[in-house]
Amino acid sequence: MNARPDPAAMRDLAVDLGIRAGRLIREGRTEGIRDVQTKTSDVDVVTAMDKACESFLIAELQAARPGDGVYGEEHEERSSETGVRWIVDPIDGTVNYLYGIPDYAVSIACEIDGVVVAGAVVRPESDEVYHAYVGGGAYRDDVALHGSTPQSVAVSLVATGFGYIATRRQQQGALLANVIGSVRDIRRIGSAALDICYAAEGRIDAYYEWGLHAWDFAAATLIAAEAGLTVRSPEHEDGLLVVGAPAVADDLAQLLHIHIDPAWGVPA
Ligand code: LIP
Repeated sequence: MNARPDPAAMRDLAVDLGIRAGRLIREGRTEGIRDVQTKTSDVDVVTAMDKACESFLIAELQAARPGDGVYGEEHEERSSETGVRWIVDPIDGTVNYLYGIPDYAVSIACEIDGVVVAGAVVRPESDEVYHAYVGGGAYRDDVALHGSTPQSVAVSLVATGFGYIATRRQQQGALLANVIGSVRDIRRIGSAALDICYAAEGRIDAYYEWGLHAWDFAAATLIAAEAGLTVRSPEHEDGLLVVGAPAVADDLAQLLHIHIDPAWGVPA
């Protein structure tokens, strides 16, 4: 029976691979965006670099941790023989990456027996490394993160995002129209992993989105929780995720649920 891995060591591995993957995607962008394909719609893009970076992460994880599972955005899931599963997004913010907008990230989370215990989110354009392991606190590089302290939802800067299917974007726009008058302002940064890490460091006060996958948020939500934020994870991958300062997260979630039309089929 293998000994239970040390979460701090798993964080270190995630950081090391995230930095190396970040360098790969930043330095290889010109070639990496030559071949662009689509997935669920004409605007749901996947670049050659998305796939190449995930292949790199899979190979490095299998070399470092034989038998671990890997669940990534661009390849079939690899089942775990060790109870450890890595949840990876090789480029979160793929559209930003394709357009040359610097807000994209590599996200790597380590899950043991179904619980995320460590993670790293790397922003290659600034070499900023967000990281955490359970009980160890949250950091951007060596700076401890503690989030913001807004007085209420009404004065909170809130980030969100939109999906790749037009009907869902229209529903998400309708929801936004109903809440935008109840918050300070909205930011649409284009990477869930960075949205959540920005909340962890207080650059925004809260974030919500529905329709994400675990690879978008698994590492960042651990970082946010370790920074002391409230994380209301969806019970289903397609559900509503809300992350924010403890003073406003529940009020924001309540405001959102009031305005979510049941016909939209948003799971709890
Ligand atoms: C993206 C998310 C973003 C969301 C986009 C997309 P991708 O992930 O990070 O928050 O609004 O629709 O899902 O596709 O760049 O990995």
